[in-house]
Amino acid sequence: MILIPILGDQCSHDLASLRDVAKEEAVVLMMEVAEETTYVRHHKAKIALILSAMRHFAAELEKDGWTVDYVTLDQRGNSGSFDGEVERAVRRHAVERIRIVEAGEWRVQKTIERWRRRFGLPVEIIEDDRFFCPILDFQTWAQGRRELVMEHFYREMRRRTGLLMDGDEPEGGVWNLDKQNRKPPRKGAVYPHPMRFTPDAVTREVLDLVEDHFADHFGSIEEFHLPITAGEAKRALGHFVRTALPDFGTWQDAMVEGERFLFHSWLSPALNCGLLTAAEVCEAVAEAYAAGDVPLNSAEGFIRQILGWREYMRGIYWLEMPELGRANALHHDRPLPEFYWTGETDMLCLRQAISSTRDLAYAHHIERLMVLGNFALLAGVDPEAISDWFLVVYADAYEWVELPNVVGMSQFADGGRLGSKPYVSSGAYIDRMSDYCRHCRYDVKQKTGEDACPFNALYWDFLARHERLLRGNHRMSPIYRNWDRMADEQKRAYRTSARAFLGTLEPAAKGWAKA
Ligand code: FAD
Ligand code: DLZ
Ligand code: SF4
Repeated sequence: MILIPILGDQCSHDLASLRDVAKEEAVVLMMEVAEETTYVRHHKAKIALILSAMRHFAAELEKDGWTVDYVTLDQRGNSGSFDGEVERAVRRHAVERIRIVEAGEWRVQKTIERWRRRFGLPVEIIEDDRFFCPILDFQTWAQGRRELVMEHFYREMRRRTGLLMDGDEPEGGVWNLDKQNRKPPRKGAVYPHPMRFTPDAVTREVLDLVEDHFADHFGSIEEFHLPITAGEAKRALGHFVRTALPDFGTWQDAMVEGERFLFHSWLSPALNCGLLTAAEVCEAVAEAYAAGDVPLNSAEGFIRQILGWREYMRGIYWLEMPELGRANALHHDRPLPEFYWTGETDMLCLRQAISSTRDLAYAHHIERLMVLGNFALLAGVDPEAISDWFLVVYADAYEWVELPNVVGMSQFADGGRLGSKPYVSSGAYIDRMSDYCRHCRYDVKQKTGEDACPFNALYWDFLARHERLLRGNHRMSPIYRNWDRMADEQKRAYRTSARAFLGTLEPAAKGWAKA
C-alpha cells in the first residue's frame, strides 16, 4: 500500500502526489493535529478555514474513488502531530512506501525529511508544481546575483509562462504599469464585495469545534463566509474578475474608512490552502483582458502580484531559511504593543486595520505594509514579535509567504536583500492614500507634540536612529538631505516627541501568539 499524506494547505485535486497512482493501491492520510493548530495560536477563522477545507476535500476525494483515512482533532488516540499520525497510519495499513508533496513550511519539510529513517520506509518527496517556479529554478536564478530584484524575476516568469505576452514582447509594450496604479480613493466610489458563502453543516460543525477548543485565540468567526471548496473558490474568482478586477489596478493602494476590501480579491486564503491554483487565477485574469473586459493596468497589476510577488516570496523563503526567521539587521528589540491584539489605540489607521484583521482575518496589502508594518518598523519592534503576529492573524498566513513579506519587505530585517529601501513613511502618505486622517484624534499636519500624528515624529526618529546604515543607500539620500537642512531645534523636537510617544506604548501580554 502507498500512504499519501496530504497536508492542510494541499487541498488541490490535481496535487502531484495523487497523479500516476492506482487508487486501489493507495491510502490518502489527512490529519487534524494539535501541533499545527497551536504552533502559533492562529486566528480562529484560519483554523476554521483549514479544518473545513480539509474535511470537504477528503469527502470529495472519497467520492472520486480514493480511500481516505481522515483523523479528526477529537479522535481518540490522536497523537497531535504529523509524525505521530503517520506512525499510527503506517501501523494501521500495510504501508510499503510514503508519497508526499513537499511541505510549504521549512519546519514541516524538515519533519518529512526525517520520515525515511524514522519509519524505515521509502519516502518520495515530490515537487509542488502548483507554483510556477520550482524552488531549484529560483535558486539557479538567484545564484551569483548581488541583488534579487523582483521585477527582473517577474519578467523572466512572464517570458516563461507567456502570460500577457505578445510574442517576445510584453502586452502593450511595457512590463509594468504601476505608475497608473497609485490613485488615492475616489469620492463617492462604490465598492464591490468578495463573494460570501453561507457555512454548510460541515463548516458549522467546524465553527463550533473552533469556539470550543480555541475560544481564547485571537479573532472572531462571526463573519466567516470564506470559500471552503474548489468549486466555491472558482465562483469567488469569477465574481472577483467580473466585479472588482477592472478597478483593481488603479486603486490598489487606496484605503477607505469602513471599507475592508475595496477592489482587492480576498482570494489568498483559497489560493494558499490549494483550493485555487496560481495558474488558474492568472489565466482567468489574462482571459478577461483578452476579451476586452479588463484594462491592462489592472490585469498586469494583478498578475504581477501572483506571478511576480507570490512566487518571488516563496523563492526567497527557501533560499534564506532558516536564517530568515532570525534576521534582525536593525537590531530592533521593542516588544509588540498590546494594541495590535486589542485594537485599543487612538490612531485611526491602525484601529481600522486591526478591526478588519480581528473580524475577518484580513487586511489588504497596503494596510499590512504601510500601516501595520510601517508602524512596527518605525517603532523598532522586534521582527520576530511582529512576524509572529502576522503569522497568527491572517487566514492566508503560512510561513513561506508571511516571513519574507514581514521580515524582508516590511521590516527591512534582512538588511535590504529583498527590498532596496525600507518601506517607511510619515503620516503624509497615509493621509494622501486614505480618508482616515480626517476623523483621527491626531492631527496629521502637526509635526510634533501630543496632538501630532505619531507617524511624523517616529519617521524622522527612525531615520536618525539608523542614519549610519541608511544614509549610504542611494534611494534614501534625498530624504537625508531634507534631514540635513532641518534646524537642530526641529530635529530635537522630533526625537523628543517620538521618545515621549514610544514611552506610552503598553507591551503585549505574553501568550497571545504562542502558548
Ligand atoms: P489582492 O490584493 O487581491 O492580490 C492578489 C493576490 O496576489 C493575493 O491573493 C496574493 O496571492 C498575491 N499577492 C499580492 N501581494 C503579495 C505579496 N507581497 N506576497 C505574496 N503574494 C502576494 N500574503 C499572503 O498570502 N500571506 C501572508 O501571510 C502575507 N503576509 C503579509 C505581510 C505583510 C507585512 C505584507 C506587506 C504583505 C503580506 N502578504 C501576505 C501579501 C499581501 O498583503 C496579501 O497576499 C494580500 O493582502 C491578500 O489579499 P488579497 O487576496 O485581497 O490580495
Ligand atoms: C494551518 C493548519 C492548521 C491550523 N491545522 C492543520 C491541521 O490540523 N492539519 C494539517 O494537515 N494542516 C494544518 N494546517 C496547515 C499546515 O500548518 C500546513 O499544511 C503546513 O504548515 C505546511 O507546511
Ligand atoms: Fe493614522 Fe496619523 Fe492619519 Fe491618525 S493622523 S489616521 S495616526 S496617519
